[in-house]
Amino acid sequence: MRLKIFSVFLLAAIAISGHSQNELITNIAARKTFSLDGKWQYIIDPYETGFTDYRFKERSEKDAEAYWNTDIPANRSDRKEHGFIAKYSLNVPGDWNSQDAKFLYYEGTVWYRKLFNYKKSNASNHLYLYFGAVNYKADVYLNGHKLGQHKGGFTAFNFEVPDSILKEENNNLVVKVDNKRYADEVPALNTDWWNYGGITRTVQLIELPQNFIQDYSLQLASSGQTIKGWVKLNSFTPNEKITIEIPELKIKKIINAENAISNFSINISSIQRWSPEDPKLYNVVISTASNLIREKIGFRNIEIKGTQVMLNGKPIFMRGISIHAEVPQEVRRSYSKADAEMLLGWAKELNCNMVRLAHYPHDENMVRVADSLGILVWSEIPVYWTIDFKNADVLAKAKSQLSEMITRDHNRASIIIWSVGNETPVNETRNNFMHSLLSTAKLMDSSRIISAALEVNYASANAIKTIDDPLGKYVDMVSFNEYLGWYTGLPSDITKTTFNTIYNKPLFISETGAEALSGFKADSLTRFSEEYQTWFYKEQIAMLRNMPENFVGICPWILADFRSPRRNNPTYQEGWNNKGLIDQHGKKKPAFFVLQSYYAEMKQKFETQNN
Ligand code: GCB
Repeated sequence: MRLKIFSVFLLAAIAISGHSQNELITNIAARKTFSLDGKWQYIIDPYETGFTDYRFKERSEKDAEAYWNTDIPANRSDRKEHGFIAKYSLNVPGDWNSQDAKFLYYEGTVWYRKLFNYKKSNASNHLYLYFGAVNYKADVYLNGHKLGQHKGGFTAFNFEVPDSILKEENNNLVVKVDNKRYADEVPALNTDWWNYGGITRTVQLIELPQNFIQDYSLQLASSGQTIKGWVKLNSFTPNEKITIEIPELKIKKIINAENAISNFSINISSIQRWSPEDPKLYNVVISTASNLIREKIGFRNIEIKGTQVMLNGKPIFMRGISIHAEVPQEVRRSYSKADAEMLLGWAKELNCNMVRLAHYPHDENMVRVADSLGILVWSEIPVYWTIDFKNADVLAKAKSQLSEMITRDHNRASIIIWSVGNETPVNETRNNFMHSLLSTAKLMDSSRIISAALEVNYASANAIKTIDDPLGKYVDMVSFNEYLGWYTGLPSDITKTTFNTIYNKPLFISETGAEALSGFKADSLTRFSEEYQTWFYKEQIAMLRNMPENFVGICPWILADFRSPRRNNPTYQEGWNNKGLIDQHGKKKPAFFVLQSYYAEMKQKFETQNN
């Protein structure tokens, strides 16, 4: 794999064509921010009354009955049929479903309102309104003016706040959040997870100088002797000086801005490379005369050589686990650093060196904590099951989520795999759609592995089941989900087979798993018992020992039990998918320890082999 300069131009083009928001500002933790997190007042509006009139026509911006306009009557004979009050408040960040029983199954529109005061420290500064994520559609209004709309429930976006709209006091920020599912959105109607709605991640104001650093990239070239990168400024001033410093390596490189994007290359004599065993992060400082950004970056090489995945020049075996962005004990979406530490802490206890963040980009804390704990990451967009593959607008929506995912996280050493989807059905329309996403991902970032979770062709009568999905041609690593012993046959059938692919590429099992209701004890043939799940894992592990040479790892399904409206067994599920190795209360099931000991063995085997 060749290291290629990240194509910011392409990202910009996608962002502009897809949405009205401004290009994403990265590393917001290093910026001057003002938090809008906390209590927001809300109105539940299933009929979209705040948005449309009684003829169901969209209200005009000035319409006094529009919910983005003031809820305060001008005088006592003024009629107001909407109002925001403290009694109806929700926490942001946070999904609405977990905050009040009336929201549990709600899918529709909720209006959020936050009042705030803000005075810019310098009149010429830019001010942006940043959302970590809103599921699914956000229409954002400030003081009665629409700032823009964003679609996509798991990616960050920002709008510039014009001076003409901002006031020093009592700004009325209203966000219409709609989490209804549609056939032409991404994901579409059908998922195996809870459709948590709301402003699920942080909201911040970001104040930036007139000329600021928009984004940057630093990566270790495959030679290991050079750090290559680029810096993107929001506006280009010829010969503006940009300084890149890595104090611990005694690096201080000054370049002249060449364009909106300026490339650089720094020779290094030695560097401690980031790895799961030693997740070294270096302090990096990027500055111009008006802006300074601090960042922590790990430097590592990831590449595919033949049928092996090589990290820092050595083959790795990925001891993974799949994770949903959910805290099971509190039945809510995860969003905080503490949530990330808990989920990834469990993965560490399982002896994992890798996680699959399913099935959508998780919040930024997850990937930053993964960087600091030394956990390799598979990051994915929610192109899941049955998408409207023939629809060009849907492809554009998927691409904008892909671009937003890569833009936010392209400096994370932990992320080694970008996935463009999960279990999509093989046919020509879908093949073209997915191929287009893979090419886009490659064009944006050719330094990482590009993949997608594919399915097994069980049609052949052979003992070896093949992965022959035509997409195999375009991915760097062939990944597949298999549920032999759960959706097909019994655990006793597992060792009668192994899996391979017609492609001469690394082979990865992106899912396998079986359900167990925690505490339900029975004989191992009884579905949903802990014994069945344990037996399933034992047989899977026995089968893995016969996998071909190109088998590079596995991330079973799933770390913890999670909510799903598809799971309606009244005794063993009750709205939960119980394939977790950890239960709804955070308790480890017996199968956890089976996988934990297999991983300990694999860890030792690879450490011995690599030393
Ligand atoms: C799958 C899906 C995953 C489901 C899982 C299951 O193949 O990728 O989203 O939750 O199976 O439990 O059936």
